[in-house]
Amino acid sequence: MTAQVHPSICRLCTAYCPVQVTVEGGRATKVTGNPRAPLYGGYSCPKGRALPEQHYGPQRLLHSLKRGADGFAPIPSGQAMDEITAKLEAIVAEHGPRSVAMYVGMGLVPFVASTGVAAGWLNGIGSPMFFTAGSIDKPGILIALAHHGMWQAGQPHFDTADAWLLVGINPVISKSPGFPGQNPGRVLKDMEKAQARLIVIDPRVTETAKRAHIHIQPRPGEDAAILAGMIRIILSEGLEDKDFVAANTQGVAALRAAVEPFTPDHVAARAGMSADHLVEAARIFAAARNAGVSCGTGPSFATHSTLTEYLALCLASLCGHWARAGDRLAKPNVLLPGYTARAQPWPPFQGWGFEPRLRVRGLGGCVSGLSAAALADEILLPGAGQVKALIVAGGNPMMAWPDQNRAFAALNALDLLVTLDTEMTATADLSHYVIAPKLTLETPMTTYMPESVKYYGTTRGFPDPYAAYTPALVEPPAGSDVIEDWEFFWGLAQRMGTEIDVSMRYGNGPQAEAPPMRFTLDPAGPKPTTDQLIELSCRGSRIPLERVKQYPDGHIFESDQRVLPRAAGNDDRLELAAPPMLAELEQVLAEDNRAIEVDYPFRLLPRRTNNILNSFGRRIDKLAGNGVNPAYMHPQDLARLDIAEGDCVTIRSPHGEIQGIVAAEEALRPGMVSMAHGFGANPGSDDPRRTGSNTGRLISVEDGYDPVTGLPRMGGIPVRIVRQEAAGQSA
Ligand SMILES: Nc1nc2c(c(=O)[nH]1)N[C@H]1C(S)=C(S)[C@@H](COP(=O)(O)OP(=O)(O)OC[C@H]3O[C@@H](n4cnc5c(=O)[nH]c(N)nc54)[C@H](O)[C@@H]3O)O[C@H]1N2
Ligand SMILES: Nc1nc2c(c(=O)[nH]1)N[C@H]1C(S)=C(S)[C@@H](COP(=O)(O)OP(=O)(O)OC[C@H]3O[C@@H](n4cnc5c(=O)[nH]c(N)nc54)[C@H](O)[C@@H]3O)O[C@H]1N2
Ligand code: SF4
Ligand SMILES: [Mo]
Repeated sequence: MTAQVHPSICRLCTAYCPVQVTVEGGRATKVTGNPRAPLYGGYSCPKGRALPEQHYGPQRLLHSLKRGADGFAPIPSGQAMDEITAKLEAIVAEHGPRSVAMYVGMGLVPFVASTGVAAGWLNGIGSPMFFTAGSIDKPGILIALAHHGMWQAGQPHFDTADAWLLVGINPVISKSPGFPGQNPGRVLKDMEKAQARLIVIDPRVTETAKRAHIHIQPRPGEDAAILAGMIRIILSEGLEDKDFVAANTQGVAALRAAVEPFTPDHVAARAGMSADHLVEAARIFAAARNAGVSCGTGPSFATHSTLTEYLALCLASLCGHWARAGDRLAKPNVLLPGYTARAQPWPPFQGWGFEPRLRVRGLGGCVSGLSAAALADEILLPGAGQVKALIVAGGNPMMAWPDQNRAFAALNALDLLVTLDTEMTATADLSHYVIAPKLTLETPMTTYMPESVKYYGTTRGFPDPYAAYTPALVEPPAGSDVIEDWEFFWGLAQRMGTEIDVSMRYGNGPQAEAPPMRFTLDPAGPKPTTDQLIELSCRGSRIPLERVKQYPDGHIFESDQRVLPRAAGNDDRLELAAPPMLAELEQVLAEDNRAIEVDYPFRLLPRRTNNILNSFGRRIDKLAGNGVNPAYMHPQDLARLDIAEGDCVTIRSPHGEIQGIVAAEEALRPGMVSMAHGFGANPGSDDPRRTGSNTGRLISVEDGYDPVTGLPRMGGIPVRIVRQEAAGQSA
């Protein structure tokens, strides 16, 4: 049997690392980084290297399943689509199209064709109830851009950055697209060599913070105050780029007044940090020739997500860290259409208040989509508009949604729950049907998705005009009945006689310049191939897809495009004083996070681990380890509470409780408990020593939720630690 090695792309996370795949006898047997590919330096992570186990391990679903009285039994995918169609038609006839909702998770986001077709199918049946995991991630980014406006030309090239501010983001582990995610460890080393200064704000000495010039290790939830403090220092010392501010922004006086109370002493006291560090960080950021701010899930989950992102944009604009006329355009697109970039903003735009309105908490459509944190309520709340059927595509609500008990009640209350997943997850367990999809190496793909994230935030997207295409490398295992995720929605549309209306939005600002992916499929016509869908998504691309395909290892498609000057007569401005943002900042000033400490003296922080992607990887032996997400605590706290590593403790929030297995971590700020999400089991099946604990159970969807995005407090959660051996003792 001869082995062949093919270049391909890992799409498990948004890093989209180029890999090389050894194929023997029609099976992928080995995956490593691709050293020939540009930009990534041969990087791959343990999850990518476990792609063969994902494809051929015992956890993989090779047939769709239907739940009956005796549990799950295999069902041919065509028959599953027939039955699901009949059920959906009955539900729509009785309750209207809005009663059908869809939740798309991270398992689908990297598959452009699938996400677009899934959303397009829902459009086609007339339901607006489309939810994505993005709404329980960093939804504030897009709302902040709506408030502030977005600089058309983006940032200068990343190579020219001589400082960078990372707020609650750990790219070395997460490869988060908020910071160059292509081998971020190497990116940080290169920055160090170039003497660029890294400022990290994180309550934990993370793998990223270890490389920081300044590491601020504050109390969680104070990021808005910290950024306001930096802005105050810059404005009071006159360090802002006065010409840029005068020519391109408005509202600086109102911003100055709003940040006035955030003196270094005030910020240092409330955030438990050094005032000198704050001053030094502000000066470094302002003095930099080019610098960026990347905010991660840390500040997003600790409340004031939109405000934190907004202040980060203000910081960049005050210092004029945007590309200027004549600069080389850093992100000219490859698979997306080319565009003209001027040294002027896409001005602020209305980003919320859209249809549909949800029935809970005054929420509704906005540029970050409908709030998945409200979906359980939309299922549970009786009356007109109630959701009766849910299709979960590449997501795991039981592991990922805030308030696990409410999610459990909701999913159990549905008339129809269909899950598309490669494994039998906690959500699949509750489903009426589980659809088994094809996996990455069995499908073609491009780097369209990571390229398009540049429209979802200013520091996102490839730092260079890089693109790649991979064909499918292997067939699904013999005897299996798996379909691509999009084929399921095609199958439903065909049976229901509805259209598939694909319209991928990038957020309103840039749409004028770069049109969204938009096409309609007619399921009465011939079925397209995935490659044809990929071609449709790349229509009008700056570089023809055919050219991209000529570079199997991926390629940087340089462009000498320059940023043009502001258009004659244009006076669009970046907004430094959006009224809702300044009002929220005033609210922050009045907040006293310490009030709750008497009863709940610890704060539970989110974190991520290299081997596990949210809830994915836990069924793959090579990745799962002992299956537990430890409750990391500072050794001092453990000594004080007389808790030993390995002890099982009760972690109680004002909303719920879980059992956690303790581990010591010196790197944490004392008073913190740091735990990964995506672990544990469904309520009633807990086994913390084998499957870990679900931190979502500690979260209330009503606590501290953002009135626009609906994102509740998912980090900086006040908790109390109770020793189990002596349940009476708590701290
Ligand atoms: N408490 C707490 N909650 C959180 C977070 C947190 O930090 N703390 N983080 C939040 C964030 S940032 C996010 S993005 C969400 C994630 O929320 P989800 O996306 O709902 O959760 P995942 O665990 O990523 O689920 C992805 C699923 O896709 C499946 N999958 C993998 N490949 C494929 C495929 O090719 N096709 C299909 N159909 N399925 C596939 C995987 O097996 C997995 O079950 O969770 C959020 N929830
Ligand atoms: N290996 C791996 N990679 C992943 C994922 C995964 O699960 N595993 N998930 C993917 C997904 S869906 C996403 S959204 C990205 C997320 O990527 P990131 O946003 O980088 O997420 P984390 O790695 O959890 O880093 C968040 C950091 O915030 C810190 N933090 C917690 N609370 C606060 C606070 O109040 N303020 C500040 N300043 N910091 C705080 C935490 O200590 C932690 O180090 O990662 C993606 N990549
Ligand atoms: S970081 Fe790992 S999981 Fe993400 S794309 Fe790269 S190899 Fe795949
Ligand atoms: Mo995420």
